[in-house]
Amino acid sequence: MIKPDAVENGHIGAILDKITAAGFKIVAMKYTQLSKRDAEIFYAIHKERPFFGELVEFMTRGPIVAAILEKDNAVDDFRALIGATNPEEAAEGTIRKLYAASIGENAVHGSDSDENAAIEGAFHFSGREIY
Ligand code: FUP
Repeated sequence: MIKPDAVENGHIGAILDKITAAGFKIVAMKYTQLSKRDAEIFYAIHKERPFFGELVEFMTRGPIVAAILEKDNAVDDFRALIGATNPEEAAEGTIRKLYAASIGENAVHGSDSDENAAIEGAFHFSGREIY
């Protein structure tokens, strides 16, 4: 996902350009806004964490871009492209270093395993929206 902060700041095009330049194929994509319930389900793993309320508030405050990306070694390569969760710790040239302001508003989300990528892809897209 390209998160609400990056959308608000006009970075959709630059972020998609970095993603495709890095060799990812976009097999599904949509511009949408998460409801409170959507965000609570998507981030259910974090529901006991102190930042959960802020995370849900942030992720629902404006539109996002959801996408499914394909590449060999996609999970690890995408996490390398986006950089550390906290942009202050993200490597130079990574998407979060370039476009994120804080750990809470960090521009992009990437799945952390192939298994979660399948779950998260199915959360956003039906089979006929995947090419
Ligand atoms: P990531 O896999 O890099 O997206 O990071 P996590 O799954 O650990 O965290 C998911 C989201 O929770 C982050 F993108 C932002 C939020 N978060 C905070 O706001 N504070 C934290 O200390 C950790 C995560």
